[in-house]
Amino acid sequence: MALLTPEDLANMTNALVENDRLIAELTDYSLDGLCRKVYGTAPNKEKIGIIPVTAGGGIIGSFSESLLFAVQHFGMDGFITENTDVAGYYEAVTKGADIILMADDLAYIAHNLRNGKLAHNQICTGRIYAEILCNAKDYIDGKDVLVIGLGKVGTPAVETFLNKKQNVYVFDVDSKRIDEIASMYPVFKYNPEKEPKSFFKIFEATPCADTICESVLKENSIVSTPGIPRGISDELIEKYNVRVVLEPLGIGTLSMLYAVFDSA
Ligand code: NAI
Ligand code: PYL
Ligand code: MG
Repeated sequence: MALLTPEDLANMTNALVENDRLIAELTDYSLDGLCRKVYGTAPNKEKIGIIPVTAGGGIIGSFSESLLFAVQHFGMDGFITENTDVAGYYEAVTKGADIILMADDLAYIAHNLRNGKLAHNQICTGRIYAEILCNAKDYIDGKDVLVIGLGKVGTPAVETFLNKKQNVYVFDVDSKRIDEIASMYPVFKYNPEKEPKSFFKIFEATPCADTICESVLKENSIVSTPGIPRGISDELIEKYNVRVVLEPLGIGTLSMLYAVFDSA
């Protein structure tokens, strides 16, 4: 999995505030409100324990602190354990954590110790970034959506769009992956050479820049993209007045927490 860097997280606090405002402008829901709608759950004063993990590439500077900021930004009670790994897990449980957040290089999870619910960051990120497009009020009638990047984040997004009856066009540099997805889901293979098409709604989840070319854009397109680095250039954003929803960690984290909260 592509790992975040401290540089990716440097502007996370501003990005979370800006994206929360943009999501409200696009959907009439705050991010918090959209998560309630999507999952049918609500927080109930849960204590959230954040455990730094040294496995694999090790601690990522400000990763745990970024999670704590997101938890507190949404009015929840959280703490970072002083210990890491197993000792940190023990500390979190003995300090009364109801929900555990922790990540190694392969998985970032939320686990609710009270109801047993478990959430995975890549699944919850794909789902919530797709739901932002599905709930965009300007284009609620427009069913076409382009998904670029059919990996562990993009695939849950495809599933979310299909559940919401969208016309899903898919693209990936790995043509075998396109064929796999097309064999599993009722999607359209997007081929810019054969049949160029532009979209109001574009979802991108790749680890590459400049994956969104001019030919797929319309005036005022919305790009909902967890992919890091950003897949669309400043120049195209400006030229087409593109609204871009992109934030490195907080949006996906809130989605994970609502996935493990109790039903509202
Ligand atoms: P993945 O490796 O499972 O999937 C990436 C997919 O993109 C692959 O199928 C690959 O073939 C495709 N791809 C690569 N370059 C491409 C290009 N130039 N054009 C089209 N397709 C291309 O990765 P995963 O786990 O799905 O993550 C995707 C991105 O999302 C990564 O950059 C990751 O860091 C980021 N991410 C961001 C989060 C957030 O909260 N903002 C949360 C989780 C992941
Ligand atoms: C969850 C992020 C989103 C994109 N890539 C994922 C990533 O960077 N995963 C690695 C997280 C490692 C955290 C480290 C720590 O500081 O506890 N083990
Ligand atoms: Mg995010």
